[in-house]
Amino acid sequence: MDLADHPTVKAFHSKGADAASPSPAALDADRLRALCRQAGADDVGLVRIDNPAVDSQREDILRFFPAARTLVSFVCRMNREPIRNPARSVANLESHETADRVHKVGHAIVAAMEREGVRAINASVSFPMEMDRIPGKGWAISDKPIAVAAGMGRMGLNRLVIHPRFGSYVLLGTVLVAADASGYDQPATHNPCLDCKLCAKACPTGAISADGHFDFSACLTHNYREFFGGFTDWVEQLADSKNALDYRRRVTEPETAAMWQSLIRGGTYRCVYCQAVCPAGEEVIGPYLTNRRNYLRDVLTPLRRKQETVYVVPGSDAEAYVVRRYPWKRARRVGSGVRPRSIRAFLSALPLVFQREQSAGLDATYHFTFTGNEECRATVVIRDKTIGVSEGHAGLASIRVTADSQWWIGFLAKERSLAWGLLRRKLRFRGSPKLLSAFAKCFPS
Ligand code: B12
Repeated sequence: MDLADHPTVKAFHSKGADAASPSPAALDADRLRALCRQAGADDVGLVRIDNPAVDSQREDILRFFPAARTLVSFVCRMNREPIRNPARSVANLESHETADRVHKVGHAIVAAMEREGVRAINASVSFPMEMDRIPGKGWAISDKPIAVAAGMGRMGLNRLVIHPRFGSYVLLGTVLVAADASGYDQPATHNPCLDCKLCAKACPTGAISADGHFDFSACLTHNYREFFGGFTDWVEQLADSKNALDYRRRVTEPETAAMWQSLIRGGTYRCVYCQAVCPAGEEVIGPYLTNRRNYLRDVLTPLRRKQETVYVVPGSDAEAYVVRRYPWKRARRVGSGVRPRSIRAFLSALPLVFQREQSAGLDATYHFTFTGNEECRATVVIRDKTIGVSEGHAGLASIRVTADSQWWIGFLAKERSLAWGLLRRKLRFRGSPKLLSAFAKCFPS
């Protein structure tokens, strides 16, 4: 049968040419915003794909959905009291419920677009991710920069987008639409963050610092203990156990139960304290302004006082922080489970896993030369508790390190021994070996 005679094709043509239009006319912006609110969004903003505010995101977005023209950023408000409750089951229920709502709203917006003949996709709040890219950037779209460009709020000290009305108690959604809109939104003019630093005071790992530094590895290791990194570490504990008794020595029964719970009910966040204590936002700020002392007593103190296990990488800043600041919490040493599988991934992960307190007193320039499979040169400068990573060799080297790229990746993953590498000349260096151990101390895993 000729395709033109097929009943489906005939029905399609009978609806008129519009349905087949490859580039729909600009969508009415007000109608689009109203549609998003009807779908359940508590606030919504529109960003054009060529807006300079999303320069850092554009390449990734277009690789993911080349037809994207308009980025629809929306927020779903969270209930505050459950997020503030020290019981993880209560806070997690709220996180999961709101995340589910974001997914439903995104799904409904995409469905509405499809009914209008406009291509669109929604991405997940966090999971599912592109796991083949882990430990690299597994998420398809970074919601925060888009939300900021769309006027949904500004980034606070807690590194969350703080909505002018709902404060930090929002989860973000993004829908990519393959059509222009008749109008777009502007970033918020003021930052709702009060700089009260309660998020830094509440953070059990020291990941959030009052000076704005964020220790990504500290937050990930604890908060995501039952997500991909911690799960990998748990699986390896299981694999290494000689028998059930040995497993029980390594992993407590509550930890096994928690892993089971995360597997059946979705990953359990160990902490959302930076969100829980944030007093910013018009709807939120009242109790903090009325009686600050009571606010601290009711919101901050229960989380700080909570006796709980905090997961830390041995030798990390977080470990020292928990021992020093929270003697009533238990610092539990675990592997991060995060392993770069290429030199490029190793270099881009360095700033994220850098432990600034462990680098105190170090002032050195490392010239790396990787040979073999992934030839590459890089310079790492560690000075004044900061790190800089650049391609090529720059400045005067304090130490020169040459390594076979495959061997180096295996060494980082604890699959190859240092002694063997030195013996087989897979690793060579010119400079003081003390600088090598100082380097290793800055990146515990
Ligand atoms: C990766 C991630 C994390 C990581 C890194 C945190 C971070 N600050 O980015 C971890 C696991 C630690 C984490 C924890 C939490 N997250 Co989170 N997370 C994300 C995710 C998937 C991407 C974040 C991102 O792109 N940031 C972009 C830049 C602009 O953020 P940034 O803070 O400036 O920079 C950091 C990251 O870029 C990171 N980074 C840079 N390069 C790379 C590369 C790799 C491989 C990785 C892993 C990270 C990474 O390091 C930077 C800081 O050191 C988003 C969902 C999404 N698809 O966008 C949710 C998201 C940011 N998380 C969210 C929340 C709520 C949380 C938690 C409260 C726990 C929870 N319930 O999920 C904590 C809060 C921690 C905090 N204060 O930041 C919400 C925030 C909502 C809001 N109001 O802003 C988001 C937007 C999810 C959502 N759709 O609502 N998260």
